[in-house]
Amino acid sequence: MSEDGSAGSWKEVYRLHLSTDETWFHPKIRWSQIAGAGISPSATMQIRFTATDDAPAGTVEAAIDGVIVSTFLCDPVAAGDLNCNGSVGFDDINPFVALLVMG
Ligand SMILES: [Ca+2]
Repeated sequence: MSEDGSAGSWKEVYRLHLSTDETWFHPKIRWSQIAGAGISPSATMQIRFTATDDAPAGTVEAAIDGVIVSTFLCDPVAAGDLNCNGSVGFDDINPFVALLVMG
């Protein structure tokens, strides 16, 4: 993922290791993983998918059938705790701004 898609801004957030003849997967990436990679939400965020093969390289087939971006409520809900870490603090500002920008 990248905050703006610029060169050098891409950070790996999630890696899925598959062997052969795998079926469809439905990985879920949580905000804590994105924040843990050092990415702050922005209106220009971008997602990139990379399919590679270990050596010796063979044929790589990959497909993305859909991407869903959703919000969720913290459990328990704490007013202002927008990064769902259980407290209200400085790190809640970026998610708040992102919500404002995204409407
Ligand atoms: Ca918080």
